[in-house]
Amino acid sequence: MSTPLEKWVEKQADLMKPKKVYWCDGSEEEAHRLIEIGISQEKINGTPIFIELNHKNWPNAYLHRSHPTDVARTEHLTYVCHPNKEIAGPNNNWMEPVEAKERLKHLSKGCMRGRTMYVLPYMMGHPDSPYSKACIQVTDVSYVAISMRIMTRMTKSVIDKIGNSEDFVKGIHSVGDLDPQKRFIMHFPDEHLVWSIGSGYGGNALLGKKCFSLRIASWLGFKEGWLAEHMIIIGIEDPTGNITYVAAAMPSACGKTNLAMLESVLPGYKIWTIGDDIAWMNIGEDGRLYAINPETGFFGVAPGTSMSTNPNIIRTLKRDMFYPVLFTNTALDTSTNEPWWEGLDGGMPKNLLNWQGRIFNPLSDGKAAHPNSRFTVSITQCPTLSGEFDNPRGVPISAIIFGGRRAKLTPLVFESFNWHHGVFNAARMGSETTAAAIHQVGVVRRDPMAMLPFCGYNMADYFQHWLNIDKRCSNPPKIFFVNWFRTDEVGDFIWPGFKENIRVLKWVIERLIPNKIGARETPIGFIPHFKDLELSGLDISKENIERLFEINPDEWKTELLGVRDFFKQFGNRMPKEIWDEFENLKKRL
Ligand code: OXD
Ligand code: MN
Repeated sequence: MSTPLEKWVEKQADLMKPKKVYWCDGSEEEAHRLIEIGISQEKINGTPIFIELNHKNWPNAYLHRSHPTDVARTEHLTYVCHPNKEIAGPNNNWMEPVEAKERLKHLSKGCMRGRTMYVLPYMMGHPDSPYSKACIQVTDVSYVAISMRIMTRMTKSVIDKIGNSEDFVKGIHSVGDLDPQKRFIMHFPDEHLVWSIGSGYGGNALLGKKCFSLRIASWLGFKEGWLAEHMIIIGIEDPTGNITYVAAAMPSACGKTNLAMLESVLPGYKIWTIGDDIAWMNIGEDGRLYAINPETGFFGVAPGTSMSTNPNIIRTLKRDMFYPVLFTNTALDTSTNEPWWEGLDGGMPKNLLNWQGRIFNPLSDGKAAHPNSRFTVSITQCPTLSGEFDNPRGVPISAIIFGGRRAKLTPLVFESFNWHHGVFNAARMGSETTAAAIHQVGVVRRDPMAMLPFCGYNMADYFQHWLNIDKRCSNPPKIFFVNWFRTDEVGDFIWPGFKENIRVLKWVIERLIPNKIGARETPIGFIPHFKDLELSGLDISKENIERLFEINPDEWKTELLGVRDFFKQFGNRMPKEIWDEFENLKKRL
């Protein structure tokens, strides 16, 4: 008798007609085999899936080039198919679930012909954690199978864990013919199902990541009383050896990975890494929020990454522990067979192929690496990995930090007055857009809690869920906001960022200690007294420090006009407490 899992896999194979079905066991031996297949047999559009890189300088590293039209998440083709549109909210594309499935079935008929269907059994979260989820994804690309092995706990024991149960998270993925007109990433939250066709890229294809661990998990969190968030999780060790755990949310490509493994410039401070993208947070018996990272790898943006901006990720990438490391859409130095991207140490090599494999001419060709080119690497290689990473209960979170990319308006750091005020501020967050998703880059868009592309239900209900947390959480984290991206009058960043951000984290953790340091009250929240900020050794003028903390009421009034329009689209579903905070801020300005 076959199990519900086997029947489900059979049903997908009947529809998509792969030439064979292969169940992955997640072993290293298997990873070697799949890489070999990806180098010598499997192709997308005539291009091999993997190119072996220089293993002396980049151990176990391979390059993957995606289809030129398939280089980032495609939010306009991403749908959340609740039974009705209201539940999905104006923040999601919606399609009626029966219609959505009909479309997907039509597009999927025979789509794996001539290809292998890989069946991937994996856990999101540690198997011993009460919060972890057993998942299965089918895919027709070895790149996705290998990436999922890096990003999740993939083992065949998940199949035993699922056993005869129908209760497993389902992901169906095929690159189809990569036609953007036939590309869909569809979520069926009540069925714990994601169905994605037409893209092999990142969040569109690694279905355990954004699709399940954020869009569907956020919906589960709403129904079950927990939070699935677009957040890093770190421990901040101070010179006394005390470690404070903090979660931080920032929109895509705003420096989360750098912050997650920051190398401190302040003696005695050290960051311990637990996660760089996703946090699942549950309320513990002691009334605190506990966070786990459901993933096991980093899928980070390559351009701008170097020994000076993030030495710990370069060390992670070169560590030689876990097989393999992937680079996607970076350039290739043909003299040394090494990956290359803008911002990497050592200047631009002479002989480069661009991310599409064409000879690169720096005078006429723009960027050699795609701006959203990525690395995929196991977190186990990270030299700052926290000893708490595998703790099934997670770590107690004392502060939540929200950040955005704003040239003006928001100060380097401020603290909210209380939980509701913090939730309001997170709900009105805006950030200048980046290349992580396909849209115009550099315009301000509202991105509440950095979750706009990832909240799997109506955001007004999500805000209410956040507001309710402190009713059930007797000891909720304090809420802070940061902005590393403020510019001066000629448009240069004022704050050096990266390693220097520890100075801001130091202030944050000191504010958590009762009566340790005071703060200045402003209309938008508490900002530091300059004497409490450790700024020694920094080359920033006093005038620019003041500019970093300037709160311009006119700019804020203009901001509130945009915030009002954003909130209004949620109609009377929008919580009253959020509007109350909006009015309070208007009065204070
Ligand atoms: C990511 C993203 O890939 O947020 O993490 O886009
Ligand atoms: Mn992300």
